[in-house]
Amino acid sequence: MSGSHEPLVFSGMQPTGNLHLGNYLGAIRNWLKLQQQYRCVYCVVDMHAITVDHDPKALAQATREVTAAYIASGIDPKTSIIFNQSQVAAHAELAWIFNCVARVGWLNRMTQFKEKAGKNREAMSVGLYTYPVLMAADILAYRATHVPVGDDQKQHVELARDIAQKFNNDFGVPDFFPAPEPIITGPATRVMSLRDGTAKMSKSDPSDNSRINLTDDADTIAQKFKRAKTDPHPLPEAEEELAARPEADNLISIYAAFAEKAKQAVLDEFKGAQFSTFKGALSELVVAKLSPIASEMRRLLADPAEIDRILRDGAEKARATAAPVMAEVRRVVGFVS
Ligand code: AQP
Repeated sequence: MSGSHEPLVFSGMQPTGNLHLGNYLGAIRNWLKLQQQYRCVYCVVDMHAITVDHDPKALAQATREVTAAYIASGIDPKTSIIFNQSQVAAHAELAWIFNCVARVGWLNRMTQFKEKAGKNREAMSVGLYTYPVLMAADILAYRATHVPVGDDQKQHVELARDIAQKFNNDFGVPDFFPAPEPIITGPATRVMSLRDGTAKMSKSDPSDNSRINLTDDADTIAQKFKRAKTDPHPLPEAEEELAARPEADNLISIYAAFAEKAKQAVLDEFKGAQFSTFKGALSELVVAKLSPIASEMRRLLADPAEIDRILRDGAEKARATAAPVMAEVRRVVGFVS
């Protein structure tokens, strides 16, 4: 537990396109378990989404879709706070203050920026560069102590810890912000592309065949698994043998996550099987788990006004939670009010 701070869980997802199986297994599914135990704040991070080129209409639609995915997956807006980031000004305000706390050297080490910018670094938005600072503000505006994320976000949560610590030290307010801990659990914390076992499954991959979207129908899911890249060997007996077979490892991990079994238990069942047999069983399992979510998402999206009402209600609760923290932050920093 983080110092004297009351436990609070914060996490978010970008409305940048189709949510996929990686977002679900790496993040949303773990959020459900946490909402039974802790106060939870689950955000649709629309301000992060504009760090890359975007279409305003598509952003609004994607914001509603992500909200629908949260609720359809089992996040209860009566228990957890669900809202979109742009509606709570504390995120932008604290991000500015943290921009003045974080060091350029720290941001230069962020691997996600390097991956997203590639050779085009100079042409990227300043927002994409300072993305992890906004993420630190998202977390710390609520003094969140736990952040359930996929493996790719670990470095960003560590940066939030560094920013919290430096703020506390610089302003002589020990324990003002907690050191938030990443929660990265389950057998599928980094789901890989179905076309390349060494690349992360991602919303922004131009190939739709690289991912299973939460809204894909049964046929599409079966087709995508059928076409998924594999190697020519049958499934191995021991988990260690998966280390050199990234595509096999990925498919076994997805099965293990949905079946709630260890990877070795899945291999005990399928050792020696051809991929064609295993892929059939995998499709069936994934369809059984995802189709109720997809149909609930469709039901919710038929009433966008209700989704907007849930977001407004959540934003009001989020503002009320962040307000006392921000009042103290302004005083600590020396802003006259
Ligand atoms: N492939 C993945 N495996 C496990 N977890 C994943 N997450 C993302 N991809 C995987 C987790 O999902 C949460 C939300 O991610 P995000 O929307 O903030 O953006 P991202 O991490 O950049 O995800 P994408 O899908 O790759 O989006 P784009 O392509 O738009 O950048 C996070 O907890 C993340 O760890």
